[in-house]
Amino acid sequence: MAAPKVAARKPAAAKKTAAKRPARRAATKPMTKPAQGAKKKAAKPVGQSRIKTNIKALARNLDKAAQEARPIEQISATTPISLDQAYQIQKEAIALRMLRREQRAGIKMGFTSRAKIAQMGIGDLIWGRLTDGMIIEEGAPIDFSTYIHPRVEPEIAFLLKRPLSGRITPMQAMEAVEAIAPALEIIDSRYSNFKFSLEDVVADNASSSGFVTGPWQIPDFDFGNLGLVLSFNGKPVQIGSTAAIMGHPLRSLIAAARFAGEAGEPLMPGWIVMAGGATAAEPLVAGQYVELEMENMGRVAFGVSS
Ligand code: OOG
Ligand code: MG
Repeated sequence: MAAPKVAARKPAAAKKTAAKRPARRAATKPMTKPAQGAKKKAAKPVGQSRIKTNIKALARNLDKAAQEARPIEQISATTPISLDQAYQIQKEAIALRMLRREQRAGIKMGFTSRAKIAQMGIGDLIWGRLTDGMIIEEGAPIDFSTYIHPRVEPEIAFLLKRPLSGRITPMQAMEAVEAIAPALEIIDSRYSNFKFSLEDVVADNASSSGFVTGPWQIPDFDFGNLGLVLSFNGKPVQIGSTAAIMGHPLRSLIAAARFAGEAGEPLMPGWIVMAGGATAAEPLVAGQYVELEMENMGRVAFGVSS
C-alpha cells in the first residue's frame, strides 16, 4: 500500500521544556476597613472584565504548571466556573503556547470509551486542542522529569485532507480522512492526584501533554473493530479494540467536527484528530518501553527516560 503524503505536517519544532521560571509574587490586596458608619454595599455582580481577568489568570496558572511540571489545586476547589468558561480558559492557555511559536496541529477527543469514563468518573464527551509542541517522535524517549504524573493510553489518529465542521455524515467524515494511524496519547493532568471535575479537565485542555503516531495508512479497510495491545517492556498491560471508541472511532471524528463547528474552529486539512483512549490509561514510570500494536495497523512506541 502506498504511504500517504503527509506534507502538510510540520516536524515537531518545540520540544517540551521544563524551564523553571521564578515564582511570581502573590498579588496581595491591602485590607481596607470600611469607614465607620458607612453603609454596607450590596455585593457587586462579577463584571465581564473581571471574568476575563480570571480566565487569563487561570490559563496562566495551568500553563505554568505544565511548563514547570508542578501540580496545582483543582480550579473547582476554589472558583466555580461554567463549562463555557472552562473552554475559554483552555483557549487562553493554548494562546500562550502560540506566543511561544507553537502551531495548531489538531484536536483530541476525550471520554469516548466506557473504559475511560469508568476510570475517570466523567461521562461527558470533551475535546482539547493539539499543538505541534505536543508531538513526540515515534520511537524517541520522553524525559520523565518534565511531566507531573504522566499516563499513556492507546488511541487511533485521523489525518485530515479536507476541512470538517458541524453536523456531518459518516460518508463526509470518511471523505475528509487522508490516513489513519495507531497512536499513543500521553496525558498529564495539571491537577494534584489527577483529580478533577468536568470543568477542571476541560480548562486543562483535556489533560493533553503529548501524542505519538505510528505508520499512516489509507483507510480502505474497516478499522471499526481492530484488536490492540498496549505493552510495557514487552508485557501486555491493556488489551482492547478500536470498537471501544464509541462503537466505531469514526463516530469520534464526527463528534469532533460538531464540537469544532460549535467553537467556530473548523477542523483543517493537515490536522490530526485523536479519537480518544480505547482502554483505561496506564501510569508511566521511568525506564519503560511503551508499545502499542494494532491489528492491521502496525506498531507505535516510545521510551521513558529518567
Ligand atoms: C482526560 C483526557 C481524556 C481520552 O482519551 O479519553 C482523554 C483524562 O483522562 O485525564 O484523553
Ligand atoms: Mg486521550
